[in-house]
Amino acid sequence: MKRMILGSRGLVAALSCMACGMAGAADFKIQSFDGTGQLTFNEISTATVYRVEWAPTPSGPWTNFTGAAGAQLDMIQATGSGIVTCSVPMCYRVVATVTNALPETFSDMVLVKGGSLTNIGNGAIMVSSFSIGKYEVTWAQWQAVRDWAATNDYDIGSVGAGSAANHPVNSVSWYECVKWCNARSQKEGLTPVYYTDAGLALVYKTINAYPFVNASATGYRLPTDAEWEFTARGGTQSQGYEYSGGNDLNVVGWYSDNSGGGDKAVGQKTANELGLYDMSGNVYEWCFDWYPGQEGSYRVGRGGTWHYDANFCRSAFRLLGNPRNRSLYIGFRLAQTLP
Ligand SMILES: [Ca+2]
Repeated sequence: MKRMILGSRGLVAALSCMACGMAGAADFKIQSFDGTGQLTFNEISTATVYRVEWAPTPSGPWTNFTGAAGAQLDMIQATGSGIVTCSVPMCYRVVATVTNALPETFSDMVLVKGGSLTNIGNGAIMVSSFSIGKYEVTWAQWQAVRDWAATNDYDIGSVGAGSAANHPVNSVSWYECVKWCNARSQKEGLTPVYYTDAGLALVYKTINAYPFVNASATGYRLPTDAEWEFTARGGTQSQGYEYSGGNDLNVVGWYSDNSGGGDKAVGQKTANELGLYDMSGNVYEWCFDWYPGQEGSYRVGRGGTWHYDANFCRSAFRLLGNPRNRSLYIGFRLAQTLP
């Protein structure tokens, strides 16, 4: 025979009596429950074993404290003194599992105020104001847009690779990056920048083509060579550093001497004067322009890579990039023309 009796002050814990007996609820009370988790109840003569149970509400459901964590709250032996005191759990914690992944949004665009830089290695640079990605496009961002693109007539459905969600995408050709920019624009309801016809009617979605540019569109695009270098050098906030954000590459970028042989999560080194990360190192970044003197053949890549030495990470350096090539060392960051 089993009879359940509840403590009459069971605001937090309820007591059950597993012994046979005639004691009524009025005889069985929680005497105290203090701020340190000490719970005291009176013994009743006909019970020798007690158990503390827990419930999220006064009406239940009731849970036993069994197993290693709460074994001391089960099979509580009577003391014979008339009072039993025990410690009950009253601490809670929340454990979050984080992936360190950046959100799949592009709120991380930085406004770059236009202006000019002179007395730099490549001559003068002048740009209008525009927006540019604070980080390299990540593998997670690439995949999110790529999946959308695959069901919207783009041919980049299986393109690209990444070491982890928040690492830069790699193994993407110049053409594929341009198409991805268009896909992202369309996915977000923005006017695409790149087209396959001079009339700007056919959005560039497939094959390797030399796209026509809608210069006033506010969709995503690759930065121009000038925009990239202007930004890398800190724009109007430029401090004249050799690398983007400093003269000590170990502080601002991942390259062959400090990368350990692989790309890194974006945004871990010190940002440059404009708050942008990884413009020196991690992965090269495709720019829109033809490489000077190689028009029709090669596009520009910028910023060096985790795989090569510091020389390639200088803000002045240009990579001669075959736009068809996919490489572990090249990704990109987004730019946007202002409305
Ligand atoms: Ca980079």
